[in-house]
Amino acid sequence: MTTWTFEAALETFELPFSDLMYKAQGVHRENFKSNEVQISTLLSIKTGGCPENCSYCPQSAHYKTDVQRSKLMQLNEVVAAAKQAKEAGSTRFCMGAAWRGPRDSDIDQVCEMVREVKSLGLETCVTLGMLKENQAEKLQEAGLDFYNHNIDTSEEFYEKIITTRTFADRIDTLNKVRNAGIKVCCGGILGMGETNVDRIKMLLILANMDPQPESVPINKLISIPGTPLENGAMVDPLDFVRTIALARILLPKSYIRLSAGREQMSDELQSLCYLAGVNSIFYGEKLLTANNPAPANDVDLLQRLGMVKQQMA
Ligand code: SAM
Ligand code: DTB
Ligand code: SF4
Repeated sequence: MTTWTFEAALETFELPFSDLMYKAQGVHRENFKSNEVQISTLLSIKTGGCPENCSYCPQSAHYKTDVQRSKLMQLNEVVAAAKQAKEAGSTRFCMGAAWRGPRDSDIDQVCEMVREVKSLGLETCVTLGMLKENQAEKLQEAGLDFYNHNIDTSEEFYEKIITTRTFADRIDTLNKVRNAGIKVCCGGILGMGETNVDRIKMLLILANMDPQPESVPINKLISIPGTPLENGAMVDPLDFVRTIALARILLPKSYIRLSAGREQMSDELQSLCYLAGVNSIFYGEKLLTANNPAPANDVDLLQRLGMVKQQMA
């Protein structure tokens, strides 16, 4: 594994745009089929009322937003949603819960969901907040493929966004997930007022994990009324694309997922992101609580680009 320095990453980020895209495409083509996109579908299995204060999040109990709180969903409802996702062509089903961390009784219920969803022939991913060692082990035993837990931004900028937990807490859970033998899905958000230096530092932390995360979601902030980031911050679209390209170069074998915020992006910006190395998206009307592009629009864009959905291995 190459250990990347900040200087080398910055130099790459600052290449002339065309050279950066050429380099990212080269890395992409060495490691993946160039026109294939992995498709995941999200479901919020427990919504709102979260004790954490992530400044971007509509589900935090600290802010007054339009999100309606709900209890953990019933198993049969989750399975029905997973079947629909599979029929729509998704290969991975990601279940998210707005917890600081699950209770042991929650874990048992989520493990049931993982078993049932997996038995449909879908890959499984959950994101439940901080985990204890034995909880990660139980999820692994249930057959969980991926755990999503984002570092979100650079270590330096983290405390400007969240104060109810630390960056080190995040790394601690990621280590537990990895040690339990679950694949890691870890990325971040752009558009919270961070600089390009913060973006590069975030990617460096991911790149220097050994092994690197198998899946790297890059979210663009969806500014949610009622949250501290309701007015968001501007991200230069070309800097956004540069960040994706750097992710592709630094994380050559990872799936780079263009995650939240696609609904607010033009087809052209999304196309540049694919060109820069994106090879995964969330597909379906909704993310967790926010809207995602209509499936028909995604099908249309992929077709216009000559891209195809990746089939289950
Ligand atoms: N509660 C769990 C946790 O924090 O790990 C999982 C759910 S949380 C919603 C997963 C990720 O979604 C966050 O880490 C963040 O990157 C992203 N996210 C949340 N709200 C967002 C927003 N308004 N815009 C863009 N991304 C967002
Ligand atoms: C990730 O990085 N993005 C997804 C997934 N992991 C769980 C969630 C996006 C959430 C967007 C805001 C919402 O729908 O509430
Ligand atoms: Fe809770 Fe996750 Fe939202 Fe933070 S991002 S407030 S931990 S649901």
